[in-house]
Amino acid sequence: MKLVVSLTSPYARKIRVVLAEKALPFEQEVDIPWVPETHVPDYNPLGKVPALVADDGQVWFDSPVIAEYLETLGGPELIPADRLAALPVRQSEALADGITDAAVAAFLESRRPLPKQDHANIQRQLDKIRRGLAALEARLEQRLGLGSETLSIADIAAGCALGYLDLRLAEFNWRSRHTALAAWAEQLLARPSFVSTTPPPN
Ligand SMILES: N[C@@H](CCC(=O)N[C@@H](CS)C(=O)NCC(=O)O)C(=O)O
Repeated sequence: MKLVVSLTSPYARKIRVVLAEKALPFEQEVDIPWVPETHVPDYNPLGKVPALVADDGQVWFDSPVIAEYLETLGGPELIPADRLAALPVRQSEALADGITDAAVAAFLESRRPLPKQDHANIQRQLDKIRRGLAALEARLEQRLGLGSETLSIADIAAGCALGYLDLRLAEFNWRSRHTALAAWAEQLLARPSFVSTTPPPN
């Protein structure tokens, strides 16, 4: 099994954490999707990481789909097998992934030359993050798909979203406004699966 990643991608980190938690062996191929010589489109027509090449040659992309596939390979259950029970977990995962989407969009906009930056768009994305974090914290307090004794895909997606905010939008200082989320994340991000996938500071 081969996973195509960039080391700073929060979505790729999500799958690397899943593989570590399930102790599934895999080969990691680092390929930056932004450079002209990238081979990522050979795996995913959308040109995005992560992409997973399974042992049977089938290629899977989009982190929720890859996570669903990995669930079929065993290890600790991260997504409830029962469809109805899985829904709150999937909803919290989608919320966390959506926070990541907004953080990526805000970061990319902020990297454009200053005169070309769309400040209204940055604010729009930051508003999504603000509302998303408030909803995530509420769901954590209600144990709605995340924060229970056993790790779920939503916990992992949330950890990757929060880790990405630390990496790219540190000045946003989410911890100061979400102390319950911050206390929970401290333990989550200390898990070996998260420590071993900490993005390089670039
Ligand atoms: N929904 C996708 C998002 C993947 C994604 O956007 N990956 C980024 C890296 S953080 C990427 O490869 N971007 C390259 C591009 O948009 O061209 C998932 O969950 O896997």
